Amino acid sequence: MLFESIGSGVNHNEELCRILLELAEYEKNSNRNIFKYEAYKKAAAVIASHSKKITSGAEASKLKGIGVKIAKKIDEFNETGKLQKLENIHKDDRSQAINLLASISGIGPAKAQSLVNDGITTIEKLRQNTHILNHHQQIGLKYYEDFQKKIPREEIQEIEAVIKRNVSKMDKEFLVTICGSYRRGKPESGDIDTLITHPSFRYDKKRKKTNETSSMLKKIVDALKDWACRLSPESITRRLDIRLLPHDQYFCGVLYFTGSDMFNKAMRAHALEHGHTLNEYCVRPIGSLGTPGEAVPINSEEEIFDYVQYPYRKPEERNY
Ligand code: 8DG
Ligand code: CA
Ligand code: CA
Repeated sequence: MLFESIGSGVNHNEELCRILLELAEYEKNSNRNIFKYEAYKKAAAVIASHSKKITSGAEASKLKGIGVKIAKKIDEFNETGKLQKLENIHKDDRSQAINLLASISGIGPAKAQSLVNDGITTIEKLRQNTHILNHHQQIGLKYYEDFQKKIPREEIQEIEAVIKRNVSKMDKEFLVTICGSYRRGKPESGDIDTLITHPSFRYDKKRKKTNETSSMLKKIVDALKDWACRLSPESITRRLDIRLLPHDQYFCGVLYFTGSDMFNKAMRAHALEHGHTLNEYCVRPIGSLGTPGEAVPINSEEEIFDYVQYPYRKPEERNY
């Protein structure tokens, strides 16, 4: 009963979520208003995990994180089938150019805005000015068209095998997990979210790392540092999102980078209600004064669910 509102992993309010997420992107990219961005994202997460279709703003405002303004938008959308604010954004060239540039891997809202201020509003114009981009942004631009293409699951499986083979050649104890939508069982993904750890690489008070592991980790980063990979010279270049995590933070990282984003938000909110803070690094109990204590030791994803009293969900059941 208690968990009913967490839902079954099915989103009954997909369209509403989509418009709230679009408004969130607009606030982040065009206005750089992180506060409003977070508010829209939170509202979308709450609505996505609601157990039934929402038919009015009044109904939505009973949910945590839905205020008067968002409730009004829900009513407008339900009554007219559209949102005037979004229609205006779609017609606004500046917002569209900022969104386009911010969709290049490595380019954030601030950079996108400064480019548009300099009159660079298209991919073609940016390609004539690559000197103003850093290494990551140059890679993102170079493979812009390739990175737009979804990656079939079978191809990620092959890339996963190649990465694992190469990493275990250095040391059998390395642990590699491909997270993101792939781990949630999706038939295709936007990128390849790769997490790597080693039992002797630990985050503790002294941030200890043996020299040997450290140099191996450096080798892996160097080998993969272009954030791009392809199976053969003819293949499409794929985006590799790769992170090295200390072993004691690995499972919180795996949970976080498996997502979905909205599932994470719902789980974190639940954790807070049950006396724990949860983030991509650790789980911490909240003490009587309201401050988080020491991180608890975590050795599996299931343990995190246990600590925060959230019923375990397999990755394929985290798709909203
Ligand atoms: P995709 O690549 O197939 O499009 O989907 P994805 O794998 O779910 O998304 P992602 O952008 O690669 O992000 C991987 C996970 O990182 C995501 O599922 C959950 C976590 N994550 C959050 N918040 C955010 C956020 O604000 N941005 C991004 N990029 N990831 C986030 O929990
Ligand atoms: Ca991904
Ligand atoms: Ca990613």
